[in-house]
Amino acid sequence: MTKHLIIVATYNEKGNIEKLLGEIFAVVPDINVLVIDDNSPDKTYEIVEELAHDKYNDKLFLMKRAGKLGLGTAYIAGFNWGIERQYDVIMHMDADFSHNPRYIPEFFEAIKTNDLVLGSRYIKGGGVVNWGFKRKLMSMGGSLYSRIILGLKTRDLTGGFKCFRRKVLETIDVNNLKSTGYSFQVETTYKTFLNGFKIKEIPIIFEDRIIGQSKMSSGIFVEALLMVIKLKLSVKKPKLR
Ligand SMILES: Nc1nc2c(ncn2[C@@H]2O[C@H](COP(=O)(O)OP(=O)(O)OP(=O)(O)O)[C@@H](O)[C@H]2O)c(=O)[nH]1
Ligand SMILES: [Mg+2]
Repeated sequence: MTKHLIIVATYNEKGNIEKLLGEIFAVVPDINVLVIDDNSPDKTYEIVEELAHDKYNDKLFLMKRAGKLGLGTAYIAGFNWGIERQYDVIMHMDADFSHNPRYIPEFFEAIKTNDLVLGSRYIKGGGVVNWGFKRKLMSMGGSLYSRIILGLKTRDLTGGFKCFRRKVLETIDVNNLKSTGYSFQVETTYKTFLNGFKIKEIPIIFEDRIIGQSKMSSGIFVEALLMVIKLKLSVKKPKLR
């Protein structure tokens, strides 16, 4: 039987995490979830510890790290955790309901015949709800810019609702990624593409967070634009494959 893992990274998500886990296990009851919490000041991890003990025994796992180390490194830690335990399919999503759990079965269906499935806001049927003009422009512009520079066909390169076959993560050498910030998503998809894996986008409607603080800033965005050029110059296509 195919073993599925969903990684959810949290930092101050106490208002979202219990409901999110409830919705995930309601749509896909037979999977495992790993929550990676960076010692959230709001103690999100306490809620997860309790649920893992009382309600989702053997299905929910918590990795608690010492402090805020960033989303990219959280996913790398989660990928390694999933690879070690031989999950066949490993996906990640945000905890703030921007990524609606109702789409998860579609990811699991599509991953049967693909190597990476991406939730896409910028293909037919996809979209964004609750974003202002500036945020939309940054996200769409960032994807278009990355697509042109890197020569990818993928429309949504910055989204974090993604599902990998384990062999992709084993191949792209997740411990040696160059980006940790906003361009992390661009890099994992780019390396997947360079290794000749099959990528599929499925439409999602992305909803902006309602509970909790937004962390996006122009500084993060500019750093990401520069990083895409670095990726183009430094990440090389493997010779074999
Ligand atoms: N473990 C961990 N999780 C993080 C960290 N930063 C963000 N997250 C989580 O990563 C997911 C995405 O972060 P968000 O803050 O929603 O980022 P965003 O969607 O770009 O921005 P907003 O929703 O506008 O705040 C959420 O589940 C966060 O709780 C971090 O440093 N460590
Ligand atoms: Mg968010």
